[in-house]
Amino acid sequence: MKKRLACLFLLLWFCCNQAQIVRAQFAMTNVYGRKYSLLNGKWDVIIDPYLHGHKDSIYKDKPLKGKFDFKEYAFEGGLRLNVPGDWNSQCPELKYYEGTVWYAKYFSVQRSSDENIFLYFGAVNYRSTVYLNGTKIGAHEGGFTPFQINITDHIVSGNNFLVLEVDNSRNKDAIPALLYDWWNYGGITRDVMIVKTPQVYIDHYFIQLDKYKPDLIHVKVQLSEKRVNENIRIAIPALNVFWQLSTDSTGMAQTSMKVKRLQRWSPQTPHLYLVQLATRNDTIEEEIGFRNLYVKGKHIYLNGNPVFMKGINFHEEIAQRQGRAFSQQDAVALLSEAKTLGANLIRLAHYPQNEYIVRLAEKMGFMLWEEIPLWQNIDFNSKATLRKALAMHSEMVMRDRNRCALTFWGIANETSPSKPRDSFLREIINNCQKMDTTRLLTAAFDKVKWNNDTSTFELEDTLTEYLDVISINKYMGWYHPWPLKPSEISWNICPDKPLFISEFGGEALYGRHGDATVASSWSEEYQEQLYKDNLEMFVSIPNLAGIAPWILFDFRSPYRFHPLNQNGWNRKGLISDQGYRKKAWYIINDFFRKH
Ligand code: GCB
Repeated sequence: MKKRLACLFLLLWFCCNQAQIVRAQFAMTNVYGRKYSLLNGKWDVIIDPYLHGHKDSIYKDKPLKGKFDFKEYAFEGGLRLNVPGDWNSQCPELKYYEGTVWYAKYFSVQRSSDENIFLYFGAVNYRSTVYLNGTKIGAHEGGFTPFQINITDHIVSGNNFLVLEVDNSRNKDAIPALLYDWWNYGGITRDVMIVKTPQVYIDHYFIQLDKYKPDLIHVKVQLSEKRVNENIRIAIPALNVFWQLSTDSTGMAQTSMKVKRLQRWSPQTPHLYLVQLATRNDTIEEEIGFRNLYVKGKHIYLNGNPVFMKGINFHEEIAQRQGRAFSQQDAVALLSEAKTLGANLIRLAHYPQNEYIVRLAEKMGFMLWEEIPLWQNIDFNSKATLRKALAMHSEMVMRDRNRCALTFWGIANETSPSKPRDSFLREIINNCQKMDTTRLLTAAFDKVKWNNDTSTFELEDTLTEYLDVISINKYMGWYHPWPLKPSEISWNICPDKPLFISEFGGEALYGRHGDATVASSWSEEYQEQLYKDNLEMFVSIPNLAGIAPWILFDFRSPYRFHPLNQNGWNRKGLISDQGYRKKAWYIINDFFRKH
């Protein structure tokens, strides 16, 4: 009997605690278009490699009790870090740190009875648990996508004590998993905001041009509550468009409407329209572009014309600062280099990058490829990993599906065919198709085989039938020696679909000169020749739809050890860590100018 009572008590205690936990939610559409204030700036932090913070309940702002009480962990008087910002680049002790850091900040907020108040995080790498005024209010996993927590019922008047436990340790079932070729920057790496909305607000909307029709706009709006017959007004003043919709019993309204004299978005004319949405209590507006995008045969069509993808890859990193990019200025720095190179598409490697980059890229006329970090070594047998991948993928699509620049949803990078992989990635594809049919689906494959009898590169992968465009990462001249002269090599990979070379390249140290035929010279001449050879080979691929060199800038990676040539940097950049152009840059610039 006693045992039973104890069990019951435990169960009750567990349920009460669970009831207090508000799950982190998908972020609402267009958070930057809401009423918000930033919680950026200096935050107090505690580095906690032994995870002692829980024992001390450091998320509770507890005063000392009497003369014999004391604290061994405290925020006041300790280290302070900038938010947004990775911790590695802000303090030498944290350069290689992988583990837990606690962040704390006091804030106050005016509340009125008819408002919702949310805490919004642009990204926290990798796991985060959020405590407000001593109570755990939410948790999130995934380092590159946003989440929000409704804190309306948790805030107090006066000072609120916000604590985040952030953990960037690598795990087998995480995404990315244990090993990857970029720096594991930990911390609160993007904006933190307090966002206010009316009680019933416009939670999500999706407004895009039809895949094929140049004058048909599809609109879907979802309220935060299941309110039926609510009136939703949509206006695009420059097109003289004023629509009225009404919600169904799920609080959703949708329609497809014709428009006249629409100027479509393209890299040459990246035109955006101001779109306004309003309900009885809520209004929101944002600039949205419209374009048609589809695949026919082996070509990609943008606004009805075949388009050649002059792509470039980059990480969300400012090499000179040796840290994560997080601001508008950083976006300008990265994107203006891509523009000067002559690119019209950016593959945001290998994770969703911040909204400053995505929004500015659209304004500057870049098409975009976005993916979640399903990068090699993923545990495709794990149900938990699949759940995480689906959540991350949804968070990415929900954040960016109104960006017409978004051309590709990348499904995965360099995976090997197997039953578990196939069913895992099929779920991601299905999820994607449920949320958005206006993008092209692709995945970067690297298991390309050389057929000696036919002098041909081939690929066998059952996943290709579910994708619109087949992308290949191929490092000829770097990891793979040339089997024949570049001009003697043919490609026979999904000949009826567009083929995109999503990565190729090799390493060179800026300013190092040497033998153009010897990889280990790490010379600009070797990299330059490698680029010439690869381009010579690619142009004869019958279904070539574009290329994207790996990579625009040298980037930091603990995967790259050579003390003289690399020293913690992957040197495949066309531009060095100090911002200087290597010889190969000019080869690509020239190629892009001619295509
Ligand atoms: C790849 C990966 C990329 C690496 C690159 C390299 O195939 O997709 O993340 O950084 O190769 O430099 O080896």
